[in-house]
Amino acid sequence: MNNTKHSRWLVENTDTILKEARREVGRVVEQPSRRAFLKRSLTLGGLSLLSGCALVDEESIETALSKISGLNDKGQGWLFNPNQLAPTYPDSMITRPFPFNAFYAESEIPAVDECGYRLEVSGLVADRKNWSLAELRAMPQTDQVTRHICVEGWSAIGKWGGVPFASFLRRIGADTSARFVGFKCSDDYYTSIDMATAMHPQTLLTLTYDNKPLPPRYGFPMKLRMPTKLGYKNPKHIQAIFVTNTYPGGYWEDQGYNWFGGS
Ligand SMILES: Nc1nc2c(c(=O)[nH]1)N[C@H]1C(S)=C(S)[C@@H](COP(=O)(O)O)O[C@H]1N2
Ligand SMILES: [Mo]
Repeated sequence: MNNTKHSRWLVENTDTILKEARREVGRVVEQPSRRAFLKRSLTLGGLSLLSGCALVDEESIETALSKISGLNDKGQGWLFNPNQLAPTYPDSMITRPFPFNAFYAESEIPAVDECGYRLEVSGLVADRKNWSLAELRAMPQTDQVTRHICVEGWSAIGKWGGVPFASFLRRIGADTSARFVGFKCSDDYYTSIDMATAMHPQTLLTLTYDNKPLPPRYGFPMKLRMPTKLGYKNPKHIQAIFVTNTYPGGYWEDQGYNWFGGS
């Protein structure tokens, strides 16, 4: 991404980046024991993008924040609210067409058989049964219009619908005191998230895009959608979900992308 493109992207995404930064910094300030961990996420979480420099200590975080609060009237108010939800948008703001992205070209999207499909569930859960799509569609559904941010320098607003992931985890009797939830995908992509994000009210196990079954390019049959996380943390074509205390890594994370990848 060149500088002009990057600057334009920053301007367009300032609101989202600010909100992400607020949540992250709220946590840093409130939970000193997590500082070392969060410093890593801050460098990718938006604050450093906005300030243009690596944030390595509390002083540079403060400096970056004072610059940001100058940009935003809400000022200090947004600094100390780590439970803030990611912004949602009206349907009229949906980006059309919504971009496709994967570690391969659009012509190589995996074909998943709708009838034969079974979601595998394993690890620290009481009920390790597999799930058909019909069973997943029978669970209570919700939808949301949120902004997807890709580290490659684009963002887009889309509408995803499905099962709140917290409900699904409760339904399978997941040990919600475990540290990680891991995902294996039919295109051999994989990623993992922290339990707090898994239980976040806006984290959805999505089966639809724009009120229709999730099309292959957006991850048929299922994508985990987290508006609090960057694009690469949102796995498409999910084949297996597991709950674990052993760090599972991820496709991009194992190549150096930040594991936390969001707020
Ligand atoms: N299975 C799978 N999930 C994936 C990826 C992938 O290559 N394979 N790419 C990730 C990245 S980097 C982005 S930006 C989004 C793109 O989602 P979209 O095609 O719906 O825009 O999917 C994420 N999830
Ligand atoms: Mo991405």
